[in-house]
Amino acid sequence: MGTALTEDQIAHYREHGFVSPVSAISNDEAVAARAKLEAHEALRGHPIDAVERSKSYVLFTWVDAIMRNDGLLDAVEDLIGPNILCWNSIFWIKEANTPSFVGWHQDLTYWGLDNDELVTVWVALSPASEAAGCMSVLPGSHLELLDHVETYHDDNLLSRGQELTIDIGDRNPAPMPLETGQASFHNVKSAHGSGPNTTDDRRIGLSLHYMPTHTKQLLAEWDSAALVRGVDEFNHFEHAPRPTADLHPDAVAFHRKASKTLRQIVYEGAEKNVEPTL
Ligand SMILES: O=C(O)CCC(=O)C(=O)O
Repeated sequence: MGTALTEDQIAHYREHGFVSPVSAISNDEAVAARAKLEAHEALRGHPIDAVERSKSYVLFTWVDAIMRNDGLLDAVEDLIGPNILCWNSIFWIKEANTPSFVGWHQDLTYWGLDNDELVTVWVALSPASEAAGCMSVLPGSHLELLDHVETYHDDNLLSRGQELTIDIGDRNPAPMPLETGQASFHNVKSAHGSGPNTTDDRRIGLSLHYMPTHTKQLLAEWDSAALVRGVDEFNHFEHAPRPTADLHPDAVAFHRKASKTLRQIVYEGAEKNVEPTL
């Protein structure tokens, strides 16, 4: 028995590579976070852009607060132990009635991490029903690494339009519909993807990528992560400072540096120097 997850939930995660749905934050907290996001978008005059969508826990106090939610961290601790870094956070937004989708992929292939312990917690900030294009996973796929192609398809929300080459239909994909405030947990090797949003509301998720402090980044000499629980005896990642106010100039400067590394890793591997657009 963990402190937040039941024995069955932990066993399900270990055997199938995911557990869902899990109560994460309250409906009110999720609705308030969506309102903050949308106020920021109104300020910018457009949906949150690609650079601000990632590592936004550096920029916004309210993202930092969700990332450090005690109940959420208790559940993460049940899966990966007490010393926890959050490497990245990503807003996954599918506008109402749009063809955007997420190709089937395994994150470990692209993230440069030296182990497969990272757990992704995907928190729904709006209803993520099947009609809204919720995520699905391939149960058991966290036990193998599969081949990908990079399609750069216009509607694929992934940086390189990644897609697995296997026939997904043969693998019994499991949809993970979520109500606002609920979360799904999946392992960094679990194959996952999602279809278009056919509803009249935006589908908004915030993914948080937690890993044990002993993890190393193999694709960049410098990388950052937030220490969210326990102690870090390894210091493989520079600890991101906590935001003291939304978009504080110091936070924006750190985010610029952190984003640059992230973009080198996820867009191109470590070979090119891509300037973030922030
Ligand atoms: O939001 C989605 O549909 C996919 C998200 C995803 O790929 C992830 O959280 O790793």
